[in-house]
Amino acid sequence: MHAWPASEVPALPGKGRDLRIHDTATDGLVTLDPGPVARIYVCGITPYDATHMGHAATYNAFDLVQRVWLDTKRQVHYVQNVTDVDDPLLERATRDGHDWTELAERETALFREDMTALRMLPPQHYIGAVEAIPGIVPLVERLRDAGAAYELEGDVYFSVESDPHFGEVSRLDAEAMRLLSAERGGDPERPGKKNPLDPMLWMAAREGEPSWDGGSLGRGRPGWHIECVAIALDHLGMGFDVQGGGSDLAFPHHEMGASHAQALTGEHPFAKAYVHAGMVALDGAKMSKSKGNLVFVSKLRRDGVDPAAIRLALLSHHYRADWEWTDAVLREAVERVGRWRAAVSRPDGPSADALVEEIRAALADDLDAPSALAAVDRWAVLQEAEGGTDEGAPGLVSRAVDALLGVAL
Ligand code: 5CA
Ligand code: ZN
Repeated sequence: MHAWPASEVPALPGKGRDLRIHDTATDGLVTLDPGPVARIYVCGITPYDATHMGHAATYNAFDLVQRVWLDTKRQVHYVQNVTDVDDPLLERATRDGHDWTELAERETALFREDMTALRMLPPQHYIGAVEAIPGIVPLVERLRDAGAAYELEGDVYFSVESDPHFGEVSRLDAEAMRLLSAERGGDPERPGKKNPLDPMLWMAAREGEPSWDGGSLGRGRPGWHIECVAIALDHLGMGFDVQGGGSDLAFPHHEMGASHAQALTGEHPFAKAYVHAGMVALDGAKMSKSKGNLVFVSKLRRDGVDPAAIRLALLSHHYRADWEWTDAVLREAVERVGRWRAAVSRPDGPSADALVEEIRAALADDLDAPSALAAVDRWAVLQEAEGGTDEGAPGLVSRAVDALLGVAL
């Protein structure tokens, strides 16, 4: 699949700091040391009801990871998937009487437009689940042949007991895992499974549903977790730097994915850090497709809201916090972008060298975007109150805000 066009990232004087970020697996901050090419996999959308503010907030967090790394003069190898075949997508297409491929294509196109408008840097590899199927089948066969997977009425399940590290990503107890598994696409109640938590790797063809040639597995379609594993291993390999997504992906998705990959390769870990963004709510409940309490990026854009303001609204919350989308959040962001634009539109101003370092320090410290915004606010207040004589300063602020925060002033 093609991704979306990259907005330019202005070069800044000096060099950024190494990123320290919260890792779910250790529940602590880790300083990443990615070498000259940093590797990151971010779980992509299931393409229906895209792009809501929850999606946008999560992709904003990982865009910041990329920008911090780019500022350390590294290259970034970024991979993202599109879950373009899965139960919820098929259910939605059936409910609305749409062709599922058309629904997926339309929503993926909308997502690309929203990402472009928000200046989110694109992945180098943007891969659909359907196009990954030829690579998924041999992985499932290998797991089965190694005794890490078993067949149940034609379906193939992964045995969680085959990975000694199972449970280390989310660190949840068995009961919590069971509840979340039932809530998030698993089938712990299905009779005949070796362990209720075992997730499906390959689902035998069902009447009226799309299916593909699965070689020795028979016709069917892939399970959710193995899709991301196949794409990540193909394009990044084991031990990549960051596996990213919203906190609702820690279990079962990232836990199972790590175990699939570890059982396949005998290596550990799948990713060096598992990074999770908080959940955005609306009207007191997590913004979710199933509840339908959604605010869409595209709707705001159609209503004439400046994408820079949408982005600032996202940045005004720490990525790990759960927060609520309200009109006030957007209103404050619109005001802020106005103040910042006025401040950088003057020919000179107070020196901004220290400000650039403050933004760098804030982002390198577990992506503390609110502190970065506060630092820019202080410079803008000084500019308004006293001005300054540094001719390069407003341009430098503009470039830093664009390069590090993805906001075009
Ligand atoms: N296709 C899978 C990942 S392989 C998936 O979870 N798709 S999704 O469309 O449901 O979500 C895409 C990303 O947005 C995921 O990282 C998910 O954790 C995140 N996300 C979904 N809802 C919210 C929300 N309300 N707040 C923050 N992030 C969210
Ligand atoms: Zn995923």
